[in-house]
Amino acid sequence: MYSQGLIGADGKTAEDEAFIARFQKRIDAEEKIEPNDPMPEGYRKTLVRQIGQHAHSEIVGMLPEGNWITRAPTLRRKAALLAKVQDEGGHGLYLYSAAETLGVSREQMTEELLSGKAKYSSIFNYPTPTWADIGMIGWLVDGAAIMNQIPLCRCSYGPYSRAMIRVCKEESFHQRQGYEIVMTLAQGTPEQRRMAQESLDRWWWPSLMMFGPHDGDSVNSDQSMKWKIKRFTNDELRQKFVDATVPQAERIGLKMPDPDLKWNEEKQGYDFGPINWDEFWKVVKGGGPMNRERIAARRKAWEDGAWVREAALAHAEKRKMARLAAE
Ligand code: FAQ
Repeated sequence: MYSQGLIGADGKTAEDEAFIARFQKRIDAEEKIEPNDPMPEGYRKTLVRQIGQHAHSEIVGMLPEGNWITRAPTLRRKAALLAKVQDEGGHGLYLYSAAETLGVSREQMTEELLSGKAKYSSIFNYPTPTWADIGMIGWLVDGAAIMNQIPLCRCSYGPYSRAMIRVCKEESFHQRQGYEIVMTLAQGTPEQRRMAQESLDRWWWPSLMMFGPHDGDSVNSDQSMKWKIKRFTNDELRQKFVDATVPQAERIGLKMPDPDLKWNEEKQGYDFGPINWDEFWKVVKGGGPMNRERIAARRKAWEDGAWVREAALAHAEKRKMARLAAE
């Protein structure tokens, strides 16, 4: 893990006005902040919170799709899904590493996830009962993730922004494989079309919730925008996603489950119906359909993997000793 000279967090340096102004000047000049640079404690904490939540989302996000690896309908689909789920694991690792540069350990982050203190994306608390759900996750969930993450490639914190560049390249491949699954079903038998539409009906609204609460309820947005961690607000990104996705549904003959959805010539975007924020907060607070299962699966994986972590540490220690003895 990197160590870094934190202003404020080191307990020695005051975060006085001059320091805050100097930091903001760097941000405004689009300079990247790197792990050893002085930074306000609030900036560090915001990044640890967001990157940690993002990492947990990637790892928990492997579970709904992992559920279908053994049941994918063809060898081609199985190979693609296996590779996709593996990519999500890789994204989690880049992100945990990026968070570690801010002085937090992977153990700490995992404990916070398992204790319920750290959040992960609401979307992964929904079940995947049909194969169409795997297409929907790629098309909608990866589609929403890309919309949110492309601006994060320009995030002010260097390690996070660089991790995002690679993640976005892979996510865009995921989005296309998902859309291709849905397109195939939409052009298939009446049962397959029904399966695709039924799945879209279930995933559309939770996908819109992925962008977070309305701007008026987004407690972190203002400061995160000022620090150029976020480049767009939750509502701005949600609108972009709706505008990009509705024509994709139309092209394959599926209908969005929203009677209020209509093109608004004046704003050159779609108006859409109200989001069920009660459902969103219920899921975020642990009351979604799959919250318990997801955390139980992560806890089991963490406990079952303890011996691997111990063995890796013992091996590293042994190599270090051998190196020291040879010197
Ligand atoms: N779920 O003040 P804001 C993926 C919380 S990766 C749960 O607006 P902020 C890849 C939020 O943490 C998907 N909680 O917060 C994949 C805050 O609580 P806190 C994950 C949510 O941070 C695809 C409170 O509500 N992506 O899908 C959610 O400024 C397929 C107030 O909200 C990222 O994490 C939610 N949906 O904006 C994997 C991207 N929304 O922490 C497998 C990075 C909000 O104060 C398969 N993160 N909350 O206690 C972000 O861009 C931001 O953190 C937002 C939220 C936009 C998610």
